[in-house]
Amino acid sequence: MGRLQMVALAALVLLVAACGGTSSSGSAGKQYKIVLIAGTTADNFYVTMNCGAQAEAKRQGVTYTFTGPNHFDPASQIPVVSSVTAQRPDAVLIAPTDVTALIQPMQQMKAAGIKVVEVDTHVNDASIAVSHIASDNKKGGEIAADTLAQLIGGKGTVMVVNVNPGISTTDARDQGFHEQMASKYPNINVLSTQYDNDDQAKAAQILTSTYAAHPDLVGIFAANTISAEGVATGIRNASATGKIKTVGFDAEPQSIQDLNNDVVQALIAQQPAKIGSDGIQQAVNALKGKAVQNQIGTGLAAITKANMSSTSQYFYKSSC
Ligand code: T6T
Repeated sequence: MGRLQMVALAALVLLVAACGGTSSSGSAGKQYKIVLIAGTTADNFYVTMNCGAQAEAKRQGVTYTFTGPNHFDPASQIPVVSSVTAQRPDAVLIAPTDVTALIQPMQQMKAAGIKVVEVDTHVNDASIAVSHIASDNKKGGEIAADTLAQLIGGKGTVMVVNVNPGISTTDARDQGFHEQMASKYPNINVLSTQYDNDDQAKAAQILTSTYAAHPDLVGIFAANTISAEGVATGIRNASATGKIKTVGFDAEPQSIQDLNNDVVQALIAQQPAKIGSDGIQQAVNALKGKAVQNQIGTGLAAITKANMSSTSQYFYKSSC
């Protein structure tokens, strides 16, 4: 190899070193650190979101971490937010578990210079996050109402089994469902929503006690994956398979099985992987001073036993 080529090669090596390889880095080769704080790590919706975020983080060459509480509630999530803030990552994707309780911890995160992106849920202060990425949850509730009304022939008693009041996503689904029922289905009697605190056993117990009190109960809208699995267990326990029709939100493996076994009749799937990857993209854009999309709405898909073979791309994962 000639002298000139040697000099050129040396220069190239230096250039790559100066840019820190092909990674997405800030000034002077700083490797961006981004953390995803899930609503709970014990839920395949967030596991699937993590898969999408992880893949995008790899593509962007950023250092990425997935964390969160093991139960979907603010008391469990706030300590995680505080410890992540103390580690001073460059950006955080977060699914706040309550619209008010997470405002102050997230304000502290922003005040620490961390770029905040809301994924899935949000708090009642839109000024904290640079971007908000979620499904159209109110629309999802309306679709659930139309689907359930069709399944029960437009008449009978139904109820929503939900997580807790104060969660932006499931509150919007509940609102969409009730408004759609009230405006379009006068022959359907909608009982007051009951809350299971994101606990399957509680959801199963709600189903059996409501069915005992209302033998004319013919339909349930389960507003998230944990509620749907608990309601399915309750329906089996009450030997009410087929008698009570259920529309569940989300599409994780257990719910897909329940659909296949006719315990559940329809699922409304979100796109958690896309929410995760869009979240990374917007965080990197914000860090690089590029244009950031403030609101991103991701799609929904209605899955039934009849279309399962053509909708598997919407099935959630239990690992990446
Ligand atoms: O339905 C999702 C998510 O969108 C919601 O905010 C909380 O519950 C899930 O994680 C499913 O358990």
